[in-house]
Amino acid sequence: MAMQRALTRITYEIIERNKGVDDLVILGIKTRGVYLAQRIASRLQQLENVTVPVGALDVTPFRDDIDHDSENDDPKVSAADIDFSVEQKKVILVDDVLYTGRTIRAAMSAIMALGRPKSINLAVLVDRGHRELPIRADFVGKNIPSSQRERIKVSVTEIDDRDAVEIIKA
Ligand code: 3GP
Ligand code: 5GP
Ligand code: MG
Repeated sequence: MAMQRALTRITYEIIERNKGVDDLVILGIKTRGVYLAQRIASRLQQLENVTVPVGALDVTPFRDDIDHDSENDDPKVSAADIDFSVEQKKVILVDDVLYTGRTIRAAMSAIMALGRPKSINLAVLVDRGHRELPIRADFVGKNIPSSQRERIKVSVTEIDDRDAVEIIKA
């Protein structure tokens, strides 16, 4: 399955980039980023036999019915469910879709408020372009050039009963 393969490749890239898995922690951005983060962690368990802590960041103002025209308000991200320290850790931030980059900027602020990580790297399943900030992903499942009016629908088995990435035409 394509999503599984992409996550496996990303996991290998994370191991290679970090020359192992020492000091890694994974933070997923709710909702679907958290499930992707958990899957990467379970692959790290299988491949390297280590348990990497997984936490969740909450992006409150986002809704499924979000209006693209009103999206320029910066998202607020809170460090919701993180029961470990990020101090001097190599943080892998995980989200399903990277778009303007504002969510990631907010997520980085939320992480910095918790402590001083050694590094932050970004993994996304889909990069749909249209960045508004100087932010890029270190690990990308798939680049899907999109028009601003399109949506990328990401489904994950854990909550959507299937794995899928679909382009929804405006
Ligand atoms: P997610 O929480 O699993 O990431 O942001 C809430 C949901 O809205 C997201 O699910 C995402 O799937 C969906 N969504 C679809 N298109 C957009 C979009 O253009 N902007 C935002 N912010 N969310 C979108
Ligand atoms: P950004 O802040 O980079 O503009 O948007 C990233 C966040 O918005 C991601 O967490 C993602 O959930 C959501 N998002 C933006 N565009 C899309 C999209 O086309 N599809 C999905 N599924 N989520 C999107
Ligand atoms: Mg998301």
